[in-house]
Amino acid sequence: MAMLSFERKYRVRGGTLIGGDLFDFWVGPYFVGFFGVMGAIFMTVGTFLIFYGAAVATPQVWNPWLINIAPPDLKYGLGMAPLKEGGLWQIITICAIGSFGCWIMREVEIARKLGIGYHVPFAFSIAVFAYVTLVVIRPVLMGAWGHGFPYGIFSHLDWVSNTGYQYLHFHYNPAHMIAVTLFFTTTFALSLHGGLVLSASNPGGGQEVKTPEYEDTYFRDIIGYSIGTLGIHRLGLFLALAAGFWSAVCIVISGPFWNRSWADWWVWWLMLPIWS
Ligand code: UQ2
Repeated sequence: MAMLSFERKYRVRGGTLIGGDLFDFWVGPYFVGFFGVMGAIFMTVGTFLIFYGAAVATPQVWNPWLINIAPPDLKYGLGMAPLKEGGLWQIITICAIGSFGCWIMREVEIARKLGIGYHVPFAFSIAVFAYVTLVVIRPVLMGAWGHGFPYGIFSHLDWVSNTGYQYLHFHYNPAHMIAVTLFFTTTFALSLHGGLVLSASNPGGGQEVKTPEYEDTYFRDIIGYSIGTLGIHRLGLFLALAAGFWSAVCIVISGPFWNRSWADWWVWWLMLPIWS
């Protein structure tokens, strides 16, 4: 079905969760909906507050690399802080979570309209979960919003570096090891998949595009196994979501569960009775 006639067939009312028909329309190619309206409001307010924070900083910061909206000092604990002392960070965090949440729900409404599964909003939820772990779950477990990361290009990199060194050697964090392994495996699986699909669809000068049987056969010939055309996408989704999930785990256990060197965590291995 050509795209134009497909859109006429499926751009129909219904599937919304809130607002009924009120926001059930498109602006150009974009579906709006209640969550589109709310999300746009959260995004506009949050973005404005970042620029406002840059404008009221002393000195003002307009270099995009250096803009920094810092969380409150640890002394404010889990309370509200004055605007210029982390209060902006707190409101911007609310706007960010609000707009990410609306984006998830807008994806849900679009999936409902089309009658497809909720895999895309589920996947995006894992990314949002990783962010919420950094700026809400871990700070709450540690008793201060000041444990959240600052909003700025370089400042958040400094935070990651400093937080890593607080645990002496973050690469010894077992959950970090699992997350890194999953990130690399994700790129490996996607490069295999991208390479395989392009090889079958570009057989070279004047030849016919090859079918999925050729793709299966290619991998059966090399490693005796093909995961299949649907399977590779299940594997890719699993690997990517597991990478994001274990990233959240590796940071949430740093502080609330373990506050020394991550290298020292492995002492349990040296203490195993099998060595004596
Ligand atoms: C495959 C298949 C595809 C693919 C790929 C494979 C026809 C178009 C890439 C091969 C993938 C395998 C064997 C899994 C590798 C395992 C890990 C953990 C990376 O068989 O079916 O469909 O794109």
